[in-house]
Amino acid sequence: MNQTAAKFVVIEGLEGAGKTSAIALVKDVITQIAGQEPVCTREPGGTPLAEKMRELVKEAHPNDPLCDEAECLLLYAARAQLIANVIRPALAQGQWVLGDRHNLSSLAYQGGGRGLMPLVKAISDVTLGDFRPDLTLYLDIDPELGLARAAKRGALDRIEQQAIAFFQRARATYLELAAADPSIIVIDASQEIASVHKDIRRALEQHLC
Ligand code: Z5A
Repeated sequence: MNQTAAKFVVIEGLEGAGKTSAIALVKDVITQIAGQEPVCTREPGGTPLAEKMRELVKEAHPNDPLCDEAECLLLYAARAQLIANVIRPALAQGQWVLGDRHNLSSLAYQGGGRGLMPLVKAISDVTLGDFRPDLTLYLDIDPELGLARAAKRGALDRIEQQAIAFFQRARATYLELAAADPSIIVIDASQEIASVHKDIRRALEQHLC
């Protein structure tokens, strides 16, 4: 195997940004760099218990609506499970990890979208401490375009049904946090897929090789 130290790389973005095909590309590039496939995770989820929490977060509960604070706590409970039982052990064994979303999603959706930033930062500090990805690629898209793409895939889930202003606040938070953190790279995801992938490949070569 290549001697490059194992890294945690994350793909972020609003609905319909194109994370699915981006992840396939990033997985190929990491496999070339590391000499072995990365461990792939998704959030919320990625362990048996965390997948149960994912269902609780994504489903509608008409008779007992999930309140915003409980949503936050479930997302961090799922993340804590994933870090403890999958991400940290993989990195410790020298395996790269490729994440479909991570903490930046909570800062953007719950912190920005729901207006709960102080709570999110407090829970994040307590549950994650200094743990963070080595590199995050944020696929940036206007929410109207992203949701139109996502709607073509089928019915929208509980979070996808939020008003457009929710996603606009989430996008603004993503961009604000990216501007302040050199480990978050913004990719223009409104372009045609070939151009998006070219930009992703360039960013990976600049930051991982
Ligand atoms: N959430 C949260 O609130 N807080 C948190 O902390 C975390 C998550 C971790 C997870 O849902 C939900 O939880 C998510 C955020 C919230 N909800 N919302 N809203 P998920 O895991 O089921 O889904 P997702 O992560 O949002 O999306 P996805 O389905 O995995 O991927 P995507 O990026 O949204 O879309 P895609 O499937 O890659 O692409 C969508 C379509 O667009 C598809 O048909 C593509 O072929 C097409 N596409 C992609 N790129 C292009 C370009 N460049 N041109 C044209 N068409 C394209």
